[in-house]
Amino acid sequence: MSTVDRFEKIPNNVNLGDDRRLQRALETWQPDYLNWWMEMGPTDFQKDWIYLRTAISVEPSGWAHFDYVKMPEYRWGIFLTPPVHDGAIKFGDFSGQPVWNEVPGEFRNWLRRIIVTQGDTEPASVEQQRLLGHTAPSLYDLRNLFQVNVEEGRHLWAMVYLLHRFFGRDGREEAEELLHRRSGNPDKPRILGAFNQPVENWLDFFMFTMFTDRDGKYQLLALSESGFDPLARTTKFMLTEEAHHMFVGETGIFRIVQRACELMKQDPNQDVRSLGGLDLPTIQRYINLWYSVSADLFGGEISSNASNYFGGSLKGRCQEESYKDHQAKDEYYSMAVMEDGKLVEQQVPMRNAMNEVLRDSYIEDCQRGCSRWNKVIQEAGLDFQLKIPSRRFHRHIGIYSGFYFTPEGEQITHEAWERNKDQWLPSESDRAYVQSLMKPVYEIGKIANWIAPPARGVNTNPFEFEYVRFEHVR
Ligand code: BYC
Repeated sequence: MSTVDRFEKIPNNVNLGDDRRLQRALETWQPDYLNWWMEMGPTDFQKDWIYLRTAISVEPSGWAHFDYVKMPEYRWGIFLTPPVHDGAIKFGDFSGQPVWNEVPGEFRNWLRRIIVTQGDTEPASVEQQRLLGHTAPSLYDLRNLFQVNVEEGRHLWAMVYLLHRFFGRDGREEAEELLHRRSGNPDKPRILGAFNQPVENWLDFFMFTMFTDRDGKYQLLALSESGFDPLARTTKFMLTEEAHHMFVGETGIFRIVQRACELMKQDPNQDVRSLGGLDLPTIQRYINLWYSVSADLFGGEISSNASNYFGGSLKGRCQEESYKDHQAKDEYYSMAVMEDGKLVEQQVPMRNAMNEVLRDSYIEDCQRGCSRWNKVIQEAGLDFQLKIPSRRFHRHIGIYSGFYFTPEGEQITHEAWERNKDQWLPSESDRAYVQSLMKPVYEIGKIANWIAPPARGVNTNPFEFEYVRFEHVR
């Protein structure tokens, strides 16, 4: 493993300079990427100086460098963590065998599909968030949005490197396709559902980074166990950056809840909207929406793909080492399935239930975040609890799709769903109200009325810091 060359045209620690063909292929892709970024990345703001962190090393002690950067000049690079384990595959049918440094022929299609699916989400999220800069509640938040965006761009680079390096011509074609699909476009949509959902406002954005990026965390954790070592090492490094994205989401919602509580206490009727804030029931409806579309991202509860990926030692579980049995051949997972339209408990062979196993880890993590929000409400002495809905609520993928459930997970009729859905999911009038609050605040140290300032700023700077230097006064 070479050290990171930050000043190469494509910063990398994969000895790109030694592989001229690969380097040329990636240098051909680079202008297409930049064209995509200018066309589909953040609208406007491309000439402004943003206080960004750039990955410059894979050492935990000093991997990031903070400075003012114009986004199109961001140093998107390719970084793999050094091999950390003993070089043996840790789960599935190939347990104990040496990890693969090339793609095993028999798994080529599955691996390409996993990498393309992962890669597709990265530009999709940038496309979804492209208009948000115009309504940022503070310079701090504006900077965080762009940080997330450039890092999603880097994650796309990470997957494109794997496609170019290991999958020959079809890999190169897939890399081009990643720049051609468009979030929400009916003719050439992004692959997974949540990445075609509109992210219209900052409440959507914080929910997206809380719940959808958190699916990213768990998928990356599962892939970082892969027997295909380049995938394991790439995803491991992506996780370091991903942590910040979830921080943005979780603390963003925390700050909105905190502000809602302050406003509730100011108004004799606890009417947050009358004071221009975001009320807790509205926040709950957005949680219900983004949690459920993100839960879909784990795939079907009973999945032969999941079984094949695990058996093929391609995709493990979150922290595979914490499990005793790495074969999962004779185990069963007990789940509520639909039989003749009714919920019935069933034993499912564990390998087929791997999507559900990963979803379990995800749900626990979401619950932890939700408890932190509830603590703010409790400490304010208010009687309200935010809740993560049932895994069956509002699902469009898997065994519960096509059926109707309350947020508590009780099965209901289509009519009951239609009667209640505006209480459970953001209604048109919620959306209109949230949108009405979205006014930009670009003054240093100032913040919109509907959200509290963060407890601290970025990289030891205070909240009152010029996180974005505009080329022109806005
Ligand atoms: N939407 O066996 P099944 C991130 C398809 S996020 C639409 O149930 P499988 C990020 C599926 O493709 C992490 N279609 O599921 C976050 C299959 O299609 P075919 C992204 C869906 O394959 C924020 C069929 O349904 N990474 O990084 O076991 C910002 C039956 O599939 C959906 C990954 O996803 C859906 N939600 O599991 C930026 C990791 N779900 O075969 C970035 C790679 C399923 O009928 N992907 N389908 O054509 C995978 O491991 C798996 O593909 C999935 C699905 C977990 C997504």
